[in-house]
Amino acid sequence: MSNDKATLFDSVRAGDLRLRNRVVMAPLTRNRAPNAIPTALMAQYYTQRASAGLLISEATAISQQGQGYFDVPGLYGAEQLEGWKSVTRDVHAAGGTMVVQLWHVGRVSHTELQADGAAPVAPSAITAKTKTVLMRDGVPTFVDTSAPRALRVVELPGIVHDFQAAARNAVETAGFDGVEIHGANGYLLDQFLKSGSNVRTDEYGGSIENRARLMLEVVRAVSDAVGGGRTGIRLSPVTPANDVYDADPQPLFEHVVRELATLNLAYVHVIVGATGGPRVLPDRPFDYAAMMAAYRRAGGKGAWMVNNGMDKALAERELAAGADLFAFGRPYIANPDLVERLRRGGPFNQGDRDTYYGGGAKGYTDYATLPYQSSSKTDSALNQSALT
Ligand code: 8OZ
Repeated sequence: MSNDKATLFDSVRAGDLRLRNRVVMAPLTRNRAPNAIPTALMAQYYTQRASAGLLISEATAISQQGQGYFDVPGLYGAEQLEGWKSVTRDVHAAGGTMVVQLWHVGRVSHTELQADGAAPVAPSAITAKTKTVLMRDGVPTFVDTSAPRALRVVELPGIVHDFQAAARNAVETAGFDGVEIHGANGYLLDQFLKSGSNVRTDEYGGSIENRARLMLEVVRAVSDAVGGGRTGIRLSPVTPANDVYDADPQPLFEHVVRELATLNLAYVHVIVGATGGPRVLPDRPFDYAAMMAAYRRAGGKGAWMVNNGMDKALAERELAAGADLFAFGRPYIANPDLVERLRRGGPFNQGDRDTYYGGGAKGYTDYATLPYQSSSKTDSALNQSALT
């Protein structure tokens, strides 16, 4: 697919979603939802960023079992859905488009967050060498994840059902324009995909087809509920995040995207390299162009979204190479009007790491926007909305 004449600031379609530009706010965990309920402050934060072509919510648990961190939001309780409804109402009033990221952490959890102090669940009983964050005496504190238990085959339809129910509630009740399935960063679906975390010997382990089975069942169930054109998925072929590893990721991910190509999704969202880190990992080589080509060759018509270390020059190179959407993570923490700043070529605020996770308005809704100044005759309406 050639995007020769396109710019980052043109409107574009992603399945059933009509986006006003190609700049996407990546999902960002901010830990400001006590009892998993979205707040008015969260509505303000997302609405400040509504000039993005697409807002992807922070990762949001589909069930209590899918919870792994303090104060992250959910989609499985009535009050959680009511909280999100206020967020989407305000984002829509500002002209934005927003999907929610559907999250099951699998083994990246702690007994304290599970019902009755149960063990977290995983494809196999292999503890992740990673930390989660719990609140201790009012202070966010890193703790080792708990030893997981292997899910039984008979439990897997329940997990597929939880994803599907969360997707339906997200669109029908909470007012989201669609959903993104979190298939990345070492959480449950990625744990199933990868050989380092999945040593099952049943039809959900072993071959590539078997390891991809749960993810594809989830994507089909979610698409059936809300429409493929409102469904996206995030993948991270080689990230070491949360201690995941696959011995041979290229054929694994080409299989996954060939299967996804048949489902008429809104988009496929790919994290290049290590999440939040280097885009090239010498010990984990991967050919992303071949992955995109496999998707297109198999008939995949969804938008191709790329993420990690994004800036304007990189997005323009990726656009020229055939990608459609560009997800900016950390830049969106500190630059609510990122679209306008990209348009003008800066300047950019720097984020304050100490307020990334947890807390209140400080480092969340208090980053400055640029003084209003129309940069062209045709886009003043968009600029205006970037600054409200
Ligand atoms: C940072 C902190 C906690 C969770 C991810 C959902 O990496 C996350 C996450 C990121 O996808």
